[in-house]
Amino acid sequence: MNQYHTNLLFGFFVFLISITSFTKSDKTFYNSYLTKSSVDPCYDDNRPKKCMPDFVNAAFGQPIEASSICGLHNAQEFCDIGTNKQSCGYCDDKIPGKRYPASALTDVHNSNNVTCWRSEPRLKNLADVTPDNVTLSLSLGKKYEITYVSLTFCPHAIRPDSIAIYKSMDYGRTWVPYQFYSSQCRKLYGRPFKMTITKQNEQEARCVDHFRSIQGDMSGIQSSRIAFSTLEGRPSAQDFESSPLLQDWVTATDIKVVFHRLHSPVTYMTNPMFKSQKNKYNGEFIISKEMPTTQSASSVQTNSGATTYSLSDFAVGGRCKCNGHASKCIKGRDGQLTCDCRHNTAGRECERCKMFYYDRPWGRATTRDANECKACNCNGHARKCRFNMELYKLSGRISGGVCMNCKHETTGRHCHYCREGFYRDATKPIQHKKACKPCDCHPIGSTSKACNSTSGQCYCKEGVTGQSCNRCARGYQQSRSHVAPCIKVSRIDFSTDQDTAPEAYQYDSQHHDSPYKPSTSMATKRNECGRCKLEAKRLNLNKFCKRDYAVLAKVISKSASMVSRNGAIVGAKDDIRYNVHIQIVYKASEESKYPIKGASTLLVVPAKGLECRCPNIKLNKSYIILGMNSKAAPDQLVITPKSLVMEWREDISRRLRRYQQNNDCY
Ligand SMILES: [Ca+2]
Repeated sequence: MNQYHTNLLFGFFVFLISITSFTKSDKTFYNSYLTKSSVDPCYDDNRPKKCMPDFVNAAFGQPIEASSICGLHNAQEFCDIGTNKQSCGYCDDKIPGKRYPASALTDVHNSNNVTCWRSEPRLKNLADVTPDNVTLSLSLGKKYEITYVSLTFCPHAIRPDSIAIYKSMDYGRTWVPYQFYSSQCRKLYGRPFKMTITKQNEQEARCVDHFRSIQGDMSGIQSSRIAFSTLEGRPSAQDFESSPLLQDWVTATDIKVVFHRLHSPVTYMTNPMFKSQKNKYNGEFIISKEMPTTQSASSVQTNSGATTYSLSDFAVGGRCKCNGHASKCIKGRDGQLTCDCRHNTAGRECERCKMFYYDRPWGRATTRDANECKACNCNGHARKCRFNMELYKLSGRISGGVCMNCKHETTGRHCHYCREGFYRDATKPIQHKKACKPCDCHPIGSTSKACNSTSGQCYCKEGVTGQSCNRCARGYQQSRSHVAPCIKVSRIDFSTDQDTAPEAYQYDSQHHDSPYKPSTSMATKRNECGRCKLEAKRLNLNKFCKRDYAVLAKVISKSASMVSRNGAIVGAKDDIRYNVHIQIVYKASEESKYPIKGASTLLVVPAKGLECRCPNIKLNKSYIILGMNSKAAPDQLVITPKSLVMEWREDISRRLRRYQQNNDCY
């Protein structure tokens, strides 16, 4: 292999390596990108799981309200006790470097460049026993679950002797004690020193003497910090998830720290632990004074030996409270911090189920059960539901949702039944908008509006049949009675046609009311009327073929005339005549070609049928009339027992046109 080839081969390897490494890094990048964008800490492969926002210092950057700030209005002198000397200085809010604002409590805590808040110097006698009331209030702006509250003191500052920490769960309306620190627990706070917490008093604040708890290390006093751990020493802390009491205990929206007493140098000297130090420095504090320069010295209050409360950091360790249903808190539209709720929960703390997810009760997520909220099962027919504990228990704690305002004619807990007057269409799934069909029960033939929920069969009165109870059963004939629309006994029979098939009765909502009033003799007679066979007849091709004509005629008015156009007098004197207008001719007589479309003529209804209103002719209505031509009055429509009279209906008209077009009468 020559040099050229070697170089070429080497180059190829380099190329190969670079390709491999590129592909690999690209893949890694892609994978990490994918992981970051798709992983939701609240779900494990779509399975909900407990999730929590990150543990943070909730106080960081938050404004703190201090009841007292050194040098806020004018320059003030203060003194600290150093490890071995008293050092004094002054504060003045107007001069950079001499400011001690409350914002220094929650800024970035850098131990190399400590920023401090200071209270106004105490002007009282050091031996004064009246407690101070210097307060720091921190508002977190939302419920947090607090793990600790820590206070870091300024280097060389005197530590407070008595401190009370309070918390609020309702944005500062009410406060409860969280923890006390004092050398005189009982005297100042009415509590025993280091009270034991049992399961019975887990929401009790304890009082601790922090001086006694730092064993013998005096050098630590000046720079050390106090940290109150909310769950320390509380028995149920081991099983925090199932202790609503402690979950409540760690919850806070606001923290307030009240300083009641400074640990005065006098106390130092009388403190047995301090004696060694006092001897070491011969009981004297070495005083070094730092005074303001002349230009700003005019207003300085000189209180030699005046001491202040001074803290460099106020931290609150905890998590944004989301009850295990969110992995982060975000700024809402109103600018307020709120949980980014998962598991179908809602509310600032995910403390309830979101709308329509009420099938099981809300619960805090635990490691074992995420307690996600489940949607009500309403088969797509309702948008609202509520939770019912009784039903939930009855179901074996599986489902307790009750749908509200079921639509699409459904009803029931899950909108899974059809409401009264409707029945289930078996060809469609229950989720279908038309899963329920109207019963359409005949108002007279049926006993109620309801029908069989699966078959749609209406509940018929005696002698009535048909799915919608619209026909008389075999052996029954129609009466005009509401109570018994079909009766066994045969009464008036107009027709010579023997039509034994069950027949539809024709009265509708418009004309089944008035004729049945029992008070008049006419009405009494009508009650005895049988069905109007003229109207009741069913149209078929045979009848169509056997009749001379089939027309649609509009009734214009009653006519006084008995005389037809050709001068003939037909019918009895009591017969009623109507002026009608022929609108459609479906069939006309082969011989006379009568009737003619567009013609006006007389319709003669025999008096015999009138008391039973057979047929029931109304003005301005159109009727389909099939009948035989009268030799006596060839240009009139004379109703005979062979006639068929039906109020116009689209389907009948359509059928007649079909008969007309097919021309298959032979
Ligand atoms: Ca600071």
